[in-house]
Amino acid sequence: MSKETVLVLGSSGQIGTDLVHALRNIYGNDNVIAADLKAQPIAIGQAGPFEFIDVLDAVKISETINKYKVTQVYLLAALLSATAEQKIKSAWRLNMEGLFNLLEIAREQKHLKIFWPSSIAVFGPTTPRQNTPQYTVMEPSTVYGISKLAGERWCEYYHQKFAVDVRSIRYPGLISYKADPGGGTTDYAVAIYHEALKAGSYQCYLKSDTRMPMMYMPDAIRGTLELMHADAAKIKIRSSYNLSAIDFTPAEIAASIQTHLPAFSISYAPDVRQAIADSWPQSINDAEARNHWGWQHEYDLNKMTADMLQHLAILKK
Ligand code: VAH
Repeated sequence: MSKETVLVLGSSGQIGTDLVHALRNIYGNDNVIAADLKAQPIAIGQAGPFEFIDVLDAVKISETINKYKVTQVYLLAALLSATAEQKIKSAWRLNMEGLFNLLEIAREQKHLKIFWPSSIAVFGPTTPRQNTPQYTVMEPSTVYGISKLAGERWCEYYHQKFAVDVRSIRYPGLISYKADPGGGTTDYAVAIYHEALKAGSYQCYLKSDTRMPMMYMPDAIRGTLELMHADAAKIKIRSSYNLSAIDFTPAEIAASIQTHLPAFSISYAPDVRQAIADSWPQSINDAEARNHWGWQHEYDLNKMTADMLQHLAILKK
């Protein structure tokens, strides 16, 4: 197998922190370069090379790819849904120019394999909300969703026109314990575990019956690596794959926590993020990912809750 060297742009974020850890277990610490504007969490940053990179700096990205003879790039840097509504121009610039910089580099350097995350945010209020299919009406009503839908179109264009090997997943809400999410609408599903252990109660910014597609980070990381390691001939969708695992409401995740912490209580105070959540699907059909490259989730809500509480309890000691 030829030597693989991986660059992770946006490595200090929620997905990046877990992904760097998983990639270094596969390729070796020195062959995975973490890169972000923010310093890497101590637990990850000291294990291998780290570079301060702004994804808007195409020259620095190209120089880093050449310096380390990079063969794969994961571009995770983005402003998420809630933040993007407050910073429209910055969100469009970061989410789009960052992707363009990388696609243009990959157009020149044909050997690169690219991963770029899309989101269920590409669907909007006119999309069927249950069992949302891969191909359907897509009229996102958020800055984040508009940027992700545009990004999907550009990924498919650069693959078809310039044979760029770019692969993508429409992530649902992601839950993890290594690094907190930032600026998303689904972030409550992480905060609730921290608050259950710390305060024994949580005030949720969504209504109790707000159902959203969700996934535990170990499933998301495994699915991402399975997609990136799949034979190119199996990847028939070059915009972005629907990927599904579970869906739940704040009331349901609270009930799951209460099976471990019976005294835990939840209250509700919906804010501006309710409108974002209400514009998204409630469940996702991922038949193409399962048929094309064998995707299968492993964590249901109760298995995720047990694992989250166990790891957070250890981290808080
Ligand atoms: C957000 N966590 O809430 C992200 C995600 C499906 C939601 O893209 O913005």
